[in-house]
Amino acid sequence: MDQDILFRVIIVGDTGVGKSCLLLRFSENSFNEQHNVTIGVEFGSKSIDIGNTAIKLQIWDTAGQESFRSITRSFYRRADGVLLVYDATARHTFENCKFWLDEIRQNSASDVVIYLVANQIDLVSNGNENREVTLDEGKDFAKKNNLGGFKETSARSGINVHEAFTDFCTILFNRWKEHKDVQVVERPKIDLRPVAKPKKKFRCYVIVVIFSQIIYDRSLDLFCCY
Ligand SMILES: Nc1nc2c(ncn2[C@@H]2O[C@H](COP(=O)(O)OP(=O)(O)O)[C@@H](O)[C@H]2O)c(=O)[nH]1
Ligand SMILES: [Mg+2]
Repeated sequence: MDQDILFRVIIVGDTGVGKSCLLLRFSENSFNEQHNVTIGVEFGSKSIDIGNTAIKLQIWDTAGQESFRSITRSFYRRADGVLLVYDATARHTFENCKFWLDEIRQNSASDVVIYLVANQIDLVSNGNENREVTLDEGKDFAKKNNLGGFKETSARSGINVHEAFTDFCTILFNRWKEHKDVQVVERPKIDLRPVAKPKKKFRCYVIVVIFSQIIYDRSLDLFCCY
């Protein structure tokens, strides 16, 4: 393994879309049938190997409700990436993604990576009667808004959950490598010596000549006296 790298990721989206279940599936490979409303922000972590590099994802799971928005906002600033989740069987949660995107863009760093996830896809896999948002609508939204990527997942069955986090993590890692390369690029050396420096040498030379002249004159005076 090359080294450990840490990325901070925040999960946002409407309440009930399955944010906490996605985190549980990814970090502990389990599922919770209950909807235990997240209070403020909850934390989970897991490491992923990308090539030869171990990457630790520190994941902050937020509450979707209005009453917790100010707490959530305080976590955006330090996030490297944001996982924006909607429920593919509930259209209003997809429509609210515009609101969430504004929240993210207003409160996060300008280079934050945003990854879109359509969850609860197990409910549409046996026919499309529960589906309220098509695959293409999700893809288009991600493309139009310049998001890092998009996947349909199911926290219940586990479908695509690991793939979505790995894809997200790979994008974060590639961006980190680009930034790192920018820092190590050798910049052309700038000569910061003052342009006037040669004058100084000349000045020293003049002083030495004058000084020698004075000593010479004095010696002549002394010599003439005798
Ligand atoms: N069928 C199905 N139900 C899910 C899925 N993910 C979450 N749920 C259920 O949706 C409800 C809300 O999940 P939760 O993770 O607490 O939502 P959160 O408010 O976004 O954190 C719970 O009853 C979960 O069991 C999923 O992928 N498929
Ligand atoms: Mg929750």
